[in-house]
Amino acid sequence: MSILAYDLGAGSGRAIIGRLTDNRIVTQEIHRFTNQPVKVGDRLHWDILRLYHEIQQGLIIAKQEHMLPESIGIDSWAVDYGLIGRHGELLGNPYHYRDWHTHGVMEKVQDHLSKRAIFEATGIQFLSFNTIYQLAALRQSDSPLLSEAERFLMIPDLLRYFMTGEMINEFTNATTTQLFNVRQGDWDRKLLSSIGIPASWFHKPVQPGSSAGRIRSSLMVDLGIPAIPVTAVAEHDTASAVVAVPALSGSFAYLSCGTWSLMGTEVKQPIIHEQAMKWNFTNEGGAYGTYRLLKNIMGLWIFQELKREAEREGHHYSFEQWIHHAQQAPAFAALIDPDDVLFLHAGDMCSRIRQYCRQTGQQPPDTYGALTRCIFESLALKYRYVLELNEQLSDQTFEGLHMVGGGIQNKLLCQWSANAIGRPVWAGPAEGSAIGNLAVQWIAQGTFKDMQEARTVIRDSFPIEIYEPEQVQAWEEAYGQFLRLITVSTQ
Ligand code: ADP
Ligand code: LRH
Repeated sequence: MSILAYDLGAGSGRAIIGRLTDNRIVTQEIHRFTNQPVKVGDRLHWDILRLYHEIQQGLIIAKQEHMLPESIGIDSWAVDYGLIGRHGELLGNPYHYRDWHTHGVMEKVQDHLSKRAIFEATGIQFLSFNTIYQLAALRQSDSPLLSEAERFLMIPDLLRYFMTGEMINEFTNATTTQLFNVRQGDWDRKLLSSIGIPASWFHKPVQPGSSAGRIRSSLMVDLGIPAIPVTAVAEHDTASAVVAVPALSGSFAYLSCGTWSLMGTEVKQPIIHEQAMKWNFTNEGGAYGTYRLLKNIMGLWIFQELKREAEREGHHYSFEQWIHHAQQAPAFAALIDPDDVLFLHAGDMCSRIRQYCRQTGQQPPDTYGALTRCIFESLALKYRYVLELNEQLSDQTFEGLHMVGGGIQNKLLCQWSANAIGRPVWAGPAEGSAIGNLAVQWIAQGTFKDMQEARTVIRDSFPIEIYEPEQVQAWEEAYGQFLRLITVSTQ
């Protein structure tokens, strides 16, 4: 019997069929599609109906290939949402978290709500695009949506609603809003009322593994398919990715490496104190009573944007060519702090990297190879920085780093990450989020006893590539250079 995972990242989405054969997971990607946001005027939106169309395409292909699943789950990126009106239609087009409508809003909210109060209630890091600030921006602009909306659904909730007709909020993704009270286990009414948003839009989130309805009858008729059950998995893609980390011990560090680099560890209780807040760590809700103590690192987004810009100029290179050019460029010629706010929004990464270098007294890189090398080296060094902060906060020492996600296909980045942290990197699986999504469905069905058993089977099913640290001295010196730089750039 097969099951189906839809995993939607900020860059692309895929439909992956999973089967179990001799206690090994066998996956088959039946559909892959780009996730291209659309800019209208100054506003950046997700193309949500196109994404739903691609979800339907996945089902059509599954039917044609005689692989109709017995269960379906959807996970996606966090923080974004849609509002539903009284007739059950989606109101407006969901904003992309990189849209500018939240510019300056976090600071305004903090004028009447202290950072400490927000962090103590939610345990969530301060990112300018968190849902709390997106909703506060709607209120500040007196959006007409506010008087029409009756329900709030996050992106996977929304796509699942399109499929089933049932509106259900899911826990892992709900925590990323910075509106979920981690101590009370429900939406924080005080935070909602302080930004002027009605609590009635929000229903108590269900835990990953909960059943969440069946394919609605209109879709059954349109596609000629049965009423397949749908499961609310760990619907935040990072939560799903961490389910799939093939770690056998309880204490491990992971890096979910895709558009973002999410680096952290799994904890049983959120770590909410002054130091965690000062270092802007987060405690996102995970599957089966776990939390992710982690930090967002800007990730391969900067490279994706550089590549997009080059393509717009007519320079089309394969990933292999980009990586080769980076390898040929001189080492440690220029470094950036990838998390500088300069790199958050879409656009001209080439000139922003050069601007950053000029502002920090470095010679700006002038070829695509040098720019790419600068991005990859800086990411690897930032991984070390965050790994060490995480060790201090969680009072653990990690022997190595598990890397999952599409970014592990970049072997150079994996090797440089091992060099930077001075410990081994264990890379795999690349489709971490989709596999974690499948695993939660199998646990819900009783096929796996728990997450530990799922991780053991994942470890036995997918190869892990090991990268041992090399050129440790040179990377140690570069780390000194990097530390001086991030001190300068945060001044
Ligand atoms: P997300 O789901 O967040 O959109 P993915 O996990 O799909 O991201 O990872 C996308 C990233 O993986 C891209 O930014 C790219 O840098 C990297 N990547 C994808 N394919 C390859 C490849 N063949 N070789 C090297 N890197 C790759
Ligand atoms: C990664 C991710 C991450 C969030 C970001 C918005 O896809 O879900 O965990 O912080 O998108």
